[in-house]
Amino acid sequence: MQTTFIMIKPDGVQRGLVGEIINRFEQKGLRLVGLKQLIPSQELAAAHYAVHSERPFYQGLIKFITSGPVVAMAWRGVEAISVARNLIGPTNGREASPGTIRGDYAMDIGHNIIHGSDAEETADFELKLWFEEELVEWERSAENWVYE
Ligand code: D4T
Repeated sequence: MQTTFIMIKPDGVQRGLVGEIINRFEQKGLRLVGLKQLIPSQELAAAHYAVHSERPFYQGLIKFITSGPVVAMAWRGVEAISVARNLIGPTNGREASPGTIRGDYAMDIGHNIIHGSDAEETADFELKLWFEEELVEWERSAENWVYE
Protein backbone atom coordinates (compact mmCIF):
# COMPACT_ATOMS: atom_id res chain seq x y z
CA MET A 1 0.00 0.00 0.00
CA GLN A 2 1.15 3.53 -0.78
CA THR A 3 -0.34 6.89 0.15
CA THR A 4 -0.03 9.73 -2.33
CA PHE A 5 -0.54 13.46 -2.01
CA ILE A 6 -2.99 14.97 -4.51
CA MET A 7 -3.87 18.65 -4.77
CA ILE A 8 -6.63 20.18 -6.89
CA LYS A 9 -5.06 23.50 -7.90
CA PRO A 10 -6.89 26.87 -7.88
CA ASP A 11 -7.96 26.47 -11.52
CA GLY A 12 -9.58 23.09 -10.78
CA VAL A 13 -11.45 24.55 -7.81
CA GLN A 14 -12.54 27.68 -9.73
CA ARG A 15 -13.74 25.58 -12.64
CA GLY A 16 -15.97 23.44 -10.43
CA LEU A 17 -14.05 20.19 -10.92
CA VAL A 18 -13.63 19.15 -7.27
CA GLY A 19 -16.50 16.65 -7.23
CA GLU A 20 -15.60 15.21 -10.63
CA ILE A 21 -11.97 14.67 -9.62
CA ILE A 22 -12.79 13.09 -6.26
CA ASN A 23 -15.24 10.83 -8.07
CA ARG A 24 -12.54 9.55 -10.41
CA PHE A 25 -10.17 8.62 -7.58
CA GLU A 26 -12.96 7.05 -5.53
CA GLN A 27 -14.35 5.03 -8.40
CA LYS A 28 -10.89 3.80 -9.36
CA GLY A 29 -10.77 2.07 -5.97
CA LEU A 30 -8.42 4.35 -4.04
CA ARG A 31 -9.19 5.13 -0.38
CA LEU A 32 -9.49 8.76 0.75
CA VAL A 33 -7.46 9.21 3.96
CA GLY A 34 -7.09 13.01 4.02
CA LEU A 35 -9.08 15.95 2.67
CA LYS A 36 -9.07 19.69 3.28
CA GLN A 37 -9.55 22.98 1.47
CA LEU A 38 -7.15 25.84 2.14
CA ILE A 39 -5.52 28.87 0.56
CA PRO A 40 -1.83 27.96 0.65
CA SER A 41 0.50 30.43 2.36
CA GLN A 42 3.63 31.67 0.57
CA GLU A 43 5.70 29.51 2.94
CA LEU A 44 3.71 26.34 2.23
CA ALA A 45 3.79 26.90 -1.54
CA ALA A 46 7.53 27.63 -1.46
CA ALA A 47 8.22 24.47 0.57
CA HIS A 48 6.07 22.36 -1.75
CA TYR A 49 7.73 23.66 -4.91
CA ALA A 50 11.26 24.15 -3.49
CA VAL A 51 12.62 21.71 -6.05
CA HIS A 52 11.59 24.16 -8.80
CA SER A 53 12.94 27.31 -7.12
CA GLU A 54 15.58 27.92 -9.82
CA ARG A 55 13.21 27.32 -12.75
CA PRO A 56 11.98 30.28 -14.84
CA PHE A 57 8.30 29.47 -14.14
CA TYR A 58 8.77 29.36 -10.34
CA GLN A 59 7.50 32.86 -9.43
CA GLY A 60 4.41 32.46 -11.59
CA LEU A 61 3.78 29.01 -10.13
CA ILE A 62 3.89 30.31 -6.54
CA LYS A 63 1.59 33.22 -7.43
CA PHE A 64 -0.87 30.83 -9.06
CA ILE A 65 -0.90 28.25 -6.24
CA THR A 66 -1.42 30.92 -3.57
CA SER A 67 -4.09 32.77 -5.59
CA GLY A 68 -7.09 30.93 -4.13
CA PRO A 69 -8.30 27.76 -2.49
CA VAL A 70 -6.83 24.38 -3.31
CA VAL A 71 -8.15 20.99 -2.22
CA ALA A 72 -5.45 18.86 -0.59
CA MET A 73 -6.03 15.13 -0.45
CA ALA A 74 -4.33 11.91 0.54
CA TRP A 75 -5.29 8.75 -1.36
CA ARG A 76 -4.17 5.22 -0.43
CA GLY A 77 -3.98 2.02 -2.44
CA VAL A 78 -1.65 -0.54 -4.01
CA GLU A 79 0.88 1.47 -6.06
CA ALA A 80 -1.26 4.55 -5.44
CA ILE A 81 1.46 6.96 -6.63
CA SER A 82 1.68 5.64 -10.19
CA VAL A 83 -2.05 4.84 -10.33
CA ALA A 84 -2.79 8.49 -9.49
CA ARG A 85 -0.21 9.82 -11.97
CA ASN A 86 -1.87 7.73 -14.68
CA LEU A 87 -5.31 9.10 -13.77
CA ILE A 88 -3.88 12.64 -13.90
CA GLY A 89 -1.91 12.41 -17.18
CA PRO A 90 1.22 14.30 -18.33
CA THR A 91 2.00 17.90 -17.26
CA ASN A 92 0.90 19.61 -20.49
CA GLY A 93 -2.87 19.33 -20.79
CA ARG A 94 -2.71 19.70 -24.57
CA GLU A 95 -0.59 16.55 -24.80
CA ALA A 96 -2.48 14.51 -22.21
CA SER A 97 -4.67 11.71 -23.54
CA PRO A 98 -8.45 11.98 -23.35
CA GLY A 99 -9.63 9.95 -20.38
CA THR A 100 -6.98 11.44 -18.09
CA ILE A 101 -7.93 14.38 -15.86
CA ARG A 102 -5.57 16.79 -17.66
CA GLY A 103 -6.49 15.28 -21.03
CA ASP A 104 -10.14 15.95 -20.38
CA TYR A 105 -9.95 19.34 -18.62
CA ALA A 106 -6.61 21.12 -19.21
CA MET A 107 -5.19 23.14 -22.12
CA ASP A 108 -2.01 24.44 -20.46
CA ILE A 109 1.20 23.46 -18.62
CA GLY A 110 0.78 25.93 -15.77
CA HIS A 111 -2.96 25.74 -15.39
CA ASN A 112 -3.06 21.96 -15.30
CA ILE A 113 -5.79 21.41 -12.67
CA ILE A 114 -4.12 18.95 -10.32
CA HIS A 115 -0.88 17.82 -8.71
CA GLY A 116 0.12 14.28 -7.75
CA SER A 117 3.29 13.10 -5.97
CA ASP A 118 5.81 11.55 -8.38
CA ALA A 119 7.70 9.12 -6.08
CA GLU A 120 7.60 7.59 -2.60
CA GLU A 121 10.04 10.12 -1.14
CA THR A 122 8.12 13.09 -2.53
CA ALA A 123 4.81 11.59 -1.37
CA ASP A 124 6.19 11.21 2.19
CA PHE A 125 7.55 14.77 2.13
CA GLU A 126 4.35 16.31 0.72
CA LEU A 127 1.98 14.37 3.03
CA LYS A 128 3.97 15.50 6.06
CA LEU A 129 4.07 19.09 4.76
CA TRP A 130 0.34 19.39 4.02
CA PHE A 131 -1.21 17.02 6.57
CA GLU A 132 1.34 16.48 9.40
CA GLU A 133 -0.31 13.65 11.38
CA GLU A 134 -3.89 14.34 10.24
CA LEU A 135 -4.50 11.29 8.04
CA VAL A 136 -7.50 9.11 8.86
CA GLU A 137 -6.94 5.39 9.43
CA TRP A 138 -9.95 3.37 8.28
CA GLU A 139 -10.81 0.25 6.29
CA ARG A 140 -12.86 0.62 3.12
CA SER A 141 -15.15 -2.40 2.97
CA ALA A 142 -15.36 -2.18 -0.84
CA GLU A 143 -11.63 -3.00 -1.01
CA ASN A 144 -12.48 -6.68 -0.66
CA TRP A 145 -14.05 -6.25 -4.10
CA VAL A 146 -11.37 -3.94 -5.51
CA TYR A 147 -8.43 -6.29 -4.79
CA GLU A 148 -8.27 -10.11 -4.95
P1 D4T B 1 2.84 18.69 -10.51
O1 D4T B 1 4.15 18.63 -9.77
O2 D4T B 1 2.10 19.95 -10.30
O3 D4T B 1 2.02 17.46 -10.33
O4 D4T B 1 3.17 18.64 -12.03
P2 D4T B 1 4.06 17.64 -12.81
O5 D4T B 1 4.79 16.69 -11.89
O6 D4T B 1 3.23 17.04 -13.88
O7 D4T B 1 5.09 18.64 -13.46
P3 D4T B 1 6.44 19.31 -12.92
O8 D4T B 1 6.83 18.74 -11.60
O9 D4T B 1 7.42 19.24 -14.05
O10 D4T B 1 6.00 20.84 -12.73
C1 D4T B 1 5.50 21.33 -11.52
C2 D4T B 1 4.48 22.38 -11.81
O11 D4T B 1 5.06 23.51 -12.45
C3 D4T B 1 4.20 23.97 -13.49
N1 D4T B 1 5.02 24.20 -14.69
C4 D4T B 1 5.86 23.22 -15.11
C5 D4T B 1 4.90 25.40 -15.35
O12 D4T B 1 4.12 26.29 -14.95
N2 D4T B 1 5.68 25.59 -16.46
C6 D4T B 1 6.53 24.64 -16.93
O13 D4T B 1 7.22 24.87 -17.95
C7 D4T B 1 6.62 23.40 -16.23
C8 D4T B 1 7.56 22.30 -16.70
C9 D4T B 1 3.23 22.89 -13.65
C10 D4T B 1 3.44 21.95 -12.72
